[in-house]
Amino acid sequence: MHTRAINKSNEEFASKLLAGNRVALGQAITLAESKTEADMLFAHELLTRVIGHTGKSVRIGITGVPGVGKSTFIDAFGTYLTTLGKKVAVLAVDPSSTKTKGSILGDKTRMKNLSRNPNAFIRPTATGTVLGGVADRTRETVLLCEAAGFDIIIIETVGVGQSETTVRTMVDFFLLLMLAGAGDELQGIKKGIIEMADALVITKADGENEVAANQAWANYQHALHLLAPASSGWQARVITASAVQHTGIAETWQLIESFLQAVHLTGYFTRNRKIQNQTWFYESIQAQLFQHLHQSEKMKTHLERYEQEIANDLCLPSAAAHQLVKDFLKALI
Ligand SMILES: Nc1nc2c(ncn2[C@@H]2O[C@H](COP(=O)(O)OP(=O)(O)OP(=O)(O)O)[C@@H](O)[C@H]2O)c(=O)[nH]1
Ligand SMILES: [Mg+2]
Repeated sequence: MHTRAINKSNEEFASKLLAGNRVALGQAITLAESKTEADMLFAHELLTRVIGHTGKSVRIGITGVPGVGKSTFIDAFGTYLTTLGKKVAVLAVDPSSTKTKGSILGDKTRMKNLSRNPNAFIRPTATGTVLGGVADRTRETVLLCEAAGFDIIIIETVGVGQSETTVRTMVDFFLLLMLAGAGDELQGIKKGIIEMADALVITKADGENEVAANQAWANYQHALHLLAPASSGWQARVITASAVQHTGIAETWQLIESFLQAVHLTGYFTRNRKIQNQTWFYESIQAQLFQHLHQSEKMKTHLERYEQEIANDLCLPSAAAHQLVKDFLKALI
């Protein structure tokens, strides 16, 4: 989509977005995700206009290995939040991914209730290369959803790679979903992810699985107590939940509310948001510099030459990078 196609002034667009118009929100996200620089600038201008209306939501990251029950949990959890009068946006992110259109559609069908709920908005994040990187775009999408009046933003990511570390830097509360009856390694849970979590939810705690879920609850509760407290001062907790039987859903929200109360009191909430914005700034610089480097025709030949030399063990990667950056800076003058 191009700016021209939208055919309306930025001001009018901004007021539609602030009024919670879903079409405007969808278009704004598409613009932010666009590969065209003009679209990106349009989105930046729009965001600058509405920035005073952002930042008021609760941003929750939800991660877990494929099949752990993320989509089903979010469907139940999000629906519950709407019954409390909240407006819920769900962003599915997978920066490394190659997720096809089919599986994104699959996600929507697994969030059957939420996708039909007028107080919910579900949006998969565009994958592949976009200007400045996917993380940047997701952060902008969060702000756009906030401007459109969403109170809770859920960012879903698959907990097997780099993406959850990135998502951790965008959210206030980080929830790790786990299966009972399998070790962390067996589940493909990377070391360090548990340490990043503010809460663990043992999923599918129903039927035959209930006993194992309770056992896992006790084990993880014990393991968490052995960890040093997080910089937020919050002691991570474990909950068992069944999205099918709707147990552990309200408890999860209560836990998040206690967390919010605690971190607002200590000032950590605001401090953390500020740190996250700094992180965004520096990551964005890095991504944009890299993008410019890649787009430069002149540097392309240099890049290819160094790649060849590295492949043939003719030069040290760090030395090549040093020289390349020097050449790039020289080319800019
Ligand atoms: N018994 C039971 N089954 C569940 C529950 N939650 C999810 N499931 C089932 O587990 C399977 C995977 O659930 P999803 O919600 O799609 O899992 P996911 O983590 O989103 O998976 P990916 O999107 O592939 O990463 C589905 O067949 C669900 O029906 C639950 O609370 N109880
Ligand atoms: Mg899913």
